[in-house]
Amino acid sequence: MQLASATTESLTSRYARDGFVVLEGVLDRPEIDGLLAEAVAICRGERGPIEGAQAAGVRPDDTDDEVLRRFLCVHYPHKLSQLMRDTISHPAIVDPLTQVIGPNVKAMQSMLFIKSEGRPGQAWHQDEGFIPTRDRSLTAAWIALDDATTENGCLWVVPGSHRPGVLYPDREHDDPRYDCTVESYGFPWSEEDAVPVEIAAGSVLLFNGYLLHKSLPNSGRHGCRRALVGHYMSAESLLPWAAPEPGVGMARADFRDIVLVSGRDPYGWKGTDEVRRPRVRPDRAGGCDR
Ligand SMILES: O=C(O)CCC(=O)C(=O)O
Repeated sequence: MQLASATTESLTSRYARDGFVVLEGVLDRPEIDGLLAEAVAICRGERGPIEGAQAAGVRPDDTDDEVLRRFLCVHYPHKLSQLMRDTISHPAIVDPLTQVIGPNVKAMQSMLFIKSEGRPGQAWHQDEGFIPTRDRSLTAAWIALDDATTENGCLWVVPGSHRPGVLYPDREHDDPRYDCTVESYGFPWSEEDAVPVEIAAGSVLLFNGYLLHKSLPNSGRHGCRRALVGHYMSAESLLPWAAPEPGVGMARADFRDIVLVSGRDPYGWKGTDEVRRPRVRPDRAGGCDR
């Protein structure tokens, strides 16, 4: 299969057909280096506390490399770092987001993957299964901070799997290749339908919240496979994500721990909330908490 970025078709028609597009060369070398240094500062705890980080056991005399290797993924880095926050609002990412979502776009999540050699991937899943927008507008921007390859655990996608608009069931699993996150199953595609998305550092994979995707472990010998991921949706849709307050049904619940990255927020009158705190993602090696 030819990767979408190699065609001359419009971004929106490629995205509609495949459920993803690659944006090449979004960040330049100095921007990438700045983010890599910021990742070290975050993992050292220099940008504020991270829930679960104590178990990682960072020591003051650890080298930068040793610090990084203690983490698989830090959730919500944009709450710790202005640089991470500015990056998820980067104009070269927000402009294509407005093309596939619409003029008013909000972000509700970010994740900083470190994933050094031997660390697991994440099993097949659809992001909307975790972050349920009401209008199916969930879109991820997966920003490569290292060259992402099959060897170091790049993303794999099933092109077109977003099109039925179906969320497949998920379940716990014990597959040592993947972290503790549940896996999707029962979908009408096989491993042969999946394609790896190898992209260079500084490039971005934009993909639909219904697209089936996964990553394999970093089996490489070339260091970390770092990536910053932002999750976005239309500002017009409520987001019934966090547990509703007493007396509010899920249908009216609205997660307001958001950052508006484009246009206007029709629910701006509600203000924003601090619902989630930065936390580490458990690695299978630490045991899956069931
Ligand atoms: O980067 C990875 O290994 C997994 C990321 C992922 O699946 C996601 O961002 O939804």
